[in-house]
Amino acid sequence: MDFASELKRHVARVERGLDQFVPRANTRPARLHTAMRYSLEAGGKRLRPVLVLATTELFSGSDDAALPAGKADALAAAVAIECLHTYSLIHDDLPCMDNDDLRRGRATAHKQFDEATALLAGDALLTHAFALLAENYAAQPQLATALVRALADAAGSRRLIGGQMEDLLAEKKADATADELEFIHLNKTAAMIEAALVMGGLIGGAKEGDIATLRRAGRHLGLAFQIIDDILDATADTATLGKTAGKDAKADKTTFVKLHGVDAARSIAHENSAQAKSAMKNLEGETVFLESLIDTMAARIS
Ligand code: GRG
Repeated sequence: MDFASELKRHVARVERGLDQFVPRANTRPARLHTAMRYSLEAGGKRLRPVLVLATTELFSGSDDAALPAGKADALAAAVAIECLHTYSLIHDDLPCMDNDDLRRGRATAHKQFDEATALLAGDALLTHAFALLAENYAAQPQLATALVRALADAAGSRRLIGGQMEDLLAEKKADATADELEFIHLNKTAAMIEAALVMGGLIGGAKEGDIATLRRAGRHLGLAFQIIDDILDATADTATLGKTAGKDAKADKTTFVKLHGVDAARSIAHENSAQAKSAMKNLEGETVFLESLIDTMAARIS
């Protein structure tokens, strides 16, 4: 397996899927659809949709070719999770939240358009994610329901939105506790990464035990991902990140780096990456690509 070309294959499918499954920019009202596509097409690592595609393939084989009978195509679900993730970024950047000017190397949506358009583009991407699942998996109603549920659980008030709420509350305090920090990361970041793995497993037809293993792997991968994000915020520059660097220290925000220092945070990230990989080794399929993806993420801070 050549990791770089596998990653390229998955990312290329995601890009094609975004174009296929999101309304054209000139759909009325054109300003709204242009703003939705502006934020989606700005790029980004496409981590969550790639996880959906790669995890599906673990269980049902490569679906670039003809799909085995009874198996669903993961692409619409991959696009759905990227739409949902992009909504969360657009809203996170708004003046009432993180108030940022730069995202994915471009002006944030409210800077490029205006606040109301950015808010509506985020709302529309969130709604579109669930429409995609309902429409594209209608032939397998149990799968459609399970996918809607997995994404809704991850993105709802107990997880993504709850994590964002606690993050905003923590910013107002001098020192958030390690417990609060864990709640924030498990929900704001890890929930969507877990959901990507679980959705891939559901589409691929994974058994319940494997779904639980994917959830465990996602939890560790999500924590590792967030700690790496914290370390990069403290150590990399804005041009490299494509978003404003050094924001956490400037805001005196409680992060893994503030609580533990860069070196200890790096060890905790590597530990969580190792736990994610070891969980994956319990899965039946060929997990080399997913393990390499984890190694590549971890290498950003080594
Ligand atoms: C507004 C409900 C709501 C939630 C916002 C996504 C988010 C929650 C906040 C963004 C800030 C942040 C550091 C979130 C942690 C998760 C994270 C690192 C998101 C960025 O994901 P990447 O790095 O972004 O995968 P790209 O642009 O590559 O897709």
